[in-house]
Amino acid sequence: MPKRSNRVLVIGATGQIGSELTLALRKHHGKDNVVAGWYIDKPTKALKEGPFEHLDVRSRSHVAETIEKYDIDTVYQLAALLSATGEKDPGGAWRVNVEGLHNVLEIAREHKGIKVFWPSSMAVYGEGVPAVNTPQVAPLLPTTMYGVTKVAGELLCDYYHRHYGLDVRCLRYPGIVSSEALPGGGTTDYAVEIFYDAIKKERYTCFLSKDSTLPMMYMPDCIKASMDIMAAPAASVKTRTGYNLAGMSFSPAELVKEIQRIIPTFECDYKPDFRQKIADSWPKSLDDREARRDWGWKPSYDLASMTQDMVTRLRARLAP
Ligand code: AKB
Repeated sequence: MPKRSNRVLVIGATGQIGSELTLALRKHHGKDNVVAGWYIDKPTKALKEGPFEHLDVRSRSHVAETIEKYDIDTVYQLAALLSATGEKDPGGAWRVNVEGLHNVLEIAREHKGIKVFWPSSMAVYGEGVPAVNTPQVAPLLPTTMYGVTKVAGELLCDYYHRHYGLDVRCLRYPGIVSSEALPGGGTTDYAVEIFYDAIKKERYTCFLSKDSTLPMMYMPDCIKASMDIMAAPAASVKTRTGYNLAGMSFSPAELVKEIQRIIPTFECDYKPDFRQKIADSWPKSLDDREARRDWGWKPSYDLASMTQDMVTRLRARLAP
């Protein structure tokens, strides 16, 4: 087996999670050791401070060439079409989310020793599960195409681990709130948009109803979880489908109330659209005891501390 260096490829490096995770990985591994693979959104100045490549995860040969060119030993495959976009373009969601992952797994199998991270989602759940504290092991019957791709992807990860011994690790992310890159095409995106509108206009129209409680997490916790699971000893990673990951759960009305503590003049109204049905099919909270037990997962942010940090950061950035 060829000896590999400690070099990381992030596919989807300019997305909501990728843009922050790539910088955190560079801080940890050194900026020349983390390659930012981008496809639609161009890399920022910060991402261009290390190696970057235009990369389509649907092209197995191009991903393989990039892995060989940089002698990569760890791949974070983050390129994805999210839930709302997936309902508009189910074929595209399958090609990127499942075939893209399959390309990476096949390359990792051929180049023995490559470790893979893949983000699943709470969207794996659908009908027939308790909505509150949804257990790790439960029927996975999603009603969205995005959920279908996440279940298929989890099963692929588990298969490649069982049959080829591939070290693939996977988390079921809740909705992610972040202050840097905007999310795009998700059902939980309201929880980011709301902060921009609260600061810029003191008004927001939410596309979910006021009581749609969903599991959520602040980006620093998401980055920490995504790096911690990859650093954990292989023997402690017992789940090779996807670990439930919980941070906090809140409804739009609860988030509005928290923002109003800092911006009292902020107002929100509610015009639920097609994304309401997607939100209604998802859990309200997740049981993440297995992640806590197996590799020490523990979130740091709650709704109040996240809201305070988001407002402080965005005010500083968006100030005229
Ligand atoms: C989405 O809303 O589609 C994503 C997710 C929950 O995976 N943020």
